[in-house]
Amino acid sequence: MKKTDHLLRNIVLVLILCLGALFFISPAKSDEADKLPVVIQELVKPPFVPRHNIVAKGGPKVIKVRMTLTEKVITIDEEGTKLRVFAFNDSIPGPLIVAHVDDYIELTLVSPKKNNFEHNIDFHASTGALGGGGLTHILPGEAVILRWKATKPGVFVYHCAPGGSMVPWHVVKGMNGAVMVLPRDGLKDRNGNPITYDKAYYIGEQDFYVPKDEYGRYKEYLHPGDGFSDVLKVMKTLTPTHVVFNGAVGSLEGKNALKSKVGESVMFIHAQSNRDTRPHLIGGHGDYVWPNGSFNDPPRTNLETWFVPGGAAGAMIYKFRQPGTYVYLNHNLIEAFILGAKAEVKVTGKWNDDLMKQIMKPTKIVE
Ligand SMILES: [Cu+2]
Repeated sequence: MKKTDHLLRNIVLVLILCLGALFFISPAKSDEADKLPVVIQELVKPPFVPRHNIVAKGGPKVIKVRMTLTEKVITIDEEGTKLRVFAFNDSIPGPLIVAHVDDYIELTLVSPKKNNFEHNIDFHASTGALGGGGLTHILPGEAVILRWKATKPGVFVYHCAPGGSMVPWHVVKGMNGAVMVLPRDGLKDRNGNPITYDKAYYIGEQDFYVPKDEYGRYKEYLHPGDGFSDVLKVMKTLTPTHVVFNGAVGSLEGKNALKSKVGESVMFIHAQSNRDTRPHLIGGHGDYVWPNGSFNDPPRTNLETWFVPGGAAGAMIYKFRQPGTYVYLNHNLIEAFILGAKAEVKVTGKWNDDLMKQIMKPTKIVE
């Protein structure tokens, strides 16, 4: 071998060794988000929302949340109809997650061994991989962690989307919820003035499709996969047997009614992952409404009824001016009063005669 060849070979060898050493000793690639402060968000059962600030304090954060996937049988109406549902964190809808623009949401999704089906999660608020759906498929006995950046301010749904006809089946079994991403400097009206609220309620509207037997009674199925073809037939009619708030008929009425007082501003977040709806507050109005949920757009004002398309969430803020019981509902009144899509809001405080007064009590007339 020539002397120059030998030298060249040694140089190449040394170069390879140096590059190899660099590869092994260089630290693991870190992301911007790895350097941010971490907060753990305690998720709460709907219609309640996690504690949060309307205006962000400090810079962006990584918000860690954990959700367990549940498959179980629940009662969905006053007649005792039983339905096997799938749920995020054991509630229908799944819990609301709250963040500000530029925060990161880091979700740990857990499917206990006793589950029977594959699940995942598609966040409409996120960007890429089918909303995270492509990166979160898990089988019973598995967990996955997904982190995504909140770039768009607004209220957005999330739902399970395992593929094919499993997508609508899982969604109409209850696998959906919502995320609220607030602008860092809070909400603004069309003139740029801040809008605040004293409390927020989160209503998930759910359509169920329960098959009936030959006598017209709702059917119950013993095993987890049973009834899929029957349910598919009802689903194809596009006519739900139940349209409910928070998982069951009457779940936000009576002792579970929403509460407020005169002078309080309340935000109502309304999510529907599958079907169009038209929220309305009987006895009040939508002072500020973001019908499609985008906080980038100025809110519409003083609406009587607004529209939330299927696959979206909307937000409304109303300041209560009178005490009494209000009804917050889907103003397709058949869906509200016969299928179940209504809630009560019990408001305490002093009556304002100037806004309304009964001038004469119901009195017999002489004909
Ligand atoms: Cu699922």
